[in-house]
Amino acid sequence: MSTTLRLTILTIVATLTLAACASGPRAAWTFRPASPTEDPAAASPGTQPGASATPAPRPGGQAGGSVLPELTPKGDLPPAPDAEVNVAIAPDVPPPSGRTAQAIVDVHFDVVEGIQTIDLGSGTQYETWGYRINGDSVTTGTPGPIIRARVGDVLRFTITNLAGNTHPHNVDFHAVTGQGGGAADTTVAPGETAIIEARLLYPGIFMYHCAYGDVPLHISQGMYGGILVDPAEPLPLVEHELYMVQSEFYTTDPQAGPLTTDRGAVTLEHPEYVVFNGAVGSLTGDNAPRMQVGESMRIYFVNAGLNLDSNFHPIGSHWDKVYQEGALLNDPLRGSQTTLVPAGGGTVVELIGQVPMTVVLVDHALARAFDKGAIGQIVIEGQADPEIFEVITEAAPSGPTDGTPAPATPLPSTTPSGEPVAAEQISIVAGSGTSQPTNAPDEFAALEDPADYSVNELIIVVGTTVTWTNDDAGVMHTVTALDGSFDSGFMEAGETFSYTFSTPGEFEYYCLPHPWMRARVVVMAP
Ligand SMILES: [Cu+2]
Repeated sequence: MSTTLRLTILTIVATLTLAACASGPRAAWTFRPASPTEDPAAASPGTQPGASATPAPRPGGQAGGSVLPELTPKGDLPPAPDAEVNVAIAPDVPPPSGRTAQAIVDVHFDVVEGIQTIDLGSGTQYETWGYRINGDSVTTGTPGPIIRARVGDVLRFTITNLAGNTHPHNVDFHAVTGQGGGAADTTVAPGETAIIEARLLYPGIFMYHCAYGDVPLHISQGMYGGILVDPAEPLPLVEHELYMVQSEFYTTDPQAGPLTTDRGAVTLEHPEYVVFNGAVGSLTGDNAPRMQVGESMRIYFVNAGLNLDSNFHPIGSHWDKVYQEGALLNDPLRGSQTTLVPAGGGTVVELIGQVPMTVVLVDHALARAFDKGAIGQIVIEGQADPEIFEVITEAAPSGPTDGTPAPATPLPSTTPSGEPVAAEQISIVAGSGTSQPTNAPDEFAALEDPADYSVNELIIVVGTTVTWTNDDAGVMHTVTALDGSFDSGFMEAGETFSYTFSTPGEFEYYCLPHPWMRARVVVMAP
């Protein structure tokens, strides 16, 4: 895009912002509460909106009736009870309030600019701008905290841009009805604080984000989060609730850290990383949420983008319920496989723990999952249920003619010549599934960072048996030869695979679901 065009757009945005700022003192609140019992069909036909003989036009009063809550006047609203929690840090969600009346929910964010690890496996870092709960000790805030309130509540929102920051920032709440979703009136320079009050008119899960200046830059730098507005009649209780944000990082050099932003890649919509909750690995391995068979998990999911739609899919399960676009006034879709979440949108999905397994959460545009980091896991523990899933025969070499599995061949303990078999062990180390560049210069080096195998280049003589052990808790891997000479199939954590090398040569292998994991075995003649 030309600089001129970008300047023109920025001018338009700035003009809108200034127009909002220039509106002067706020008029008294004149919003007419909608009555859910009022039948729009009963209105006399032909009357003009605003005609003195008829009621004032009702916001949302089109065919189908208003869905807006009847509003308790602001002056009569109590603060939310002290015990009620209205903010939490991902992946946590504040518990449902159980409140049945409207209230004023007070939330205070600080804007932080700091260095955040965006790949927990490799330690890759990035300068993020984000939001934290006021006074918290964290120095980064990507994604920002989730806010939870109830429809009809007034959100009294305070934003402080910490002194020492380098840019003005603000918040555009998709849950807020008002100029820029509040952006115009929450713009704060470093050292400033602003406060707005906004009525939460619609229930759902909504994105919020910074909308200051070069908005694509502020969002891709990490300034986003979610606000959950519970419906008047709350959703049924479930055992687990999870807050997830998908987003993208655009960087120049993925192999050195801290990384720098590639503004050109933002324009080209070409992210280097696509992640959940601000980092590769934030929901895998030790960070994976756990649940029991028979329990349900509800995920409040925001797709912050900046640019990509998300194709949100639970590998090995279904979305039992999808509240499409996170619009909680609607009945959920049942039994979906993959739900589309637009950039700047959200969804509420539920899955049921049916059998013990690890559900893998992905953006099913799978290059983003396998190459760029958009992978999460939910570990389901408990009783197996063969009515739902049962292994009849473990994978084994098939018989030559009738297709029945051949009996497993025990590993020889001696060579045909009677010499003891040489044996080598390789560990698939913890965290090895963490996304990393496919052609890292240290891929086959003695020490690789991040490590995937305990030995990257193993040199052996013909006849040696090599045993791989999957020591990566909660993650399945394969040991797959490039030339097809051996393939372990999927190995759960703790499982091993052995192969005896009978010919000299160089055998490179990789992991099917994590193709950036590469190593090789060099087999020498005896
Ligand atoms: Cu900002």
